[in-house]
Amino acid sequence: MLLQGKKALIFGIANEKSIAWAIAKAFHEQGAELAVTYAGESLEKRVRPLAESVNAAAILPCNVTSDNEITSVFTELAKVWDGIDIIIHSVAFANRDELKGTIVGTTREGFATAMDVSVYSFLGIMKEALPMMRGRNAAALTLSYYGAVKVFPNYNVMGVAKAALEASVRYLADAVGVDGIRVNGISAGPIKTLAASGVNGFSQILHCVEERAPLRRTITQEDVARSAVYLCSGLASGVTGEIHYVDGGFNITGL
Ligand code: 0WE
Repeated sequence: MLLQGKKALIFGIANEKSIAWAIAKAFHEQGAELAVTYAGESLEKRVRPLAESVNAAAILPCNVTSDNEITSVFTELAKVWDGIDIIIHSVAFANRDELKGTIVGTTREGFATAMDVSVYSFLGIMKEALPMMRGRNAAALTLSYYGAVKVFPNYNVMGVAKAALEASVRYLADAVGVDGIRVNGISAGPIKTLAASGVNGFSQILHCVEERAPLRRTITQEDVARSAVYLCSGLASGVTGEIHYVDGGFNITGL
């Protein structure tokens, strides 16, 4: 098993379709011990049964826009774990109105929300996690999208946020490499999760990928999870600061 005895803290499970949930299951299969957070009371009833089914050592509330809630996660976790080997950050949010029209319609508040939830949260989590991650060859992983690099209709401020998130991966990797911690991102192809629900034209995006991606199919949560196992395991011991595409090859295509 690739993650035997490793302690993994996972942010971003909303329901059984979440990429973070596929990662939790794959990590559990590989022998990892898990702790998970949920983003608010309304999600607890969905997340708790999932977390219990993989024997999670802790199920903690964490609204990532609150410094206090981020801090609490680690003070609570320190009561049951002596350290953390893996952090998964699979969290993003923009107000629905920001994901229609063009970037020209972005509001100051909508920009701040998207950047706070989708970018700062990774920095804030890593800052608090650091004392428990040092000196154990730990790894952190976040989730991105090709909209960070190329323009996709309606993705708008999320594209700007993902670009900042990918830069944050590089700056974090440089900052914590001295502590033996690796930081990477997976840029996942489009998947129908809660975060994609109600996105205008999402089916067309999926069809486009099926036609044009080298693998001629969309990717699954399990495709992402298997790559996450690799990146967070000793198999990737020399890999940090990378954005690894799990998109069926879509990003290499031209016309
Ligand atoms: O990063 C994402 C999801 C981002 C997202 C989606 C929503 C929809 C519901 C962030 N916040 C919200 N807020 C909501 O209220 N993806 C890669 C999936 C996604 O989202 C899109 C996409 C794709 C692909 C939005 C517009 C265009 C394409």
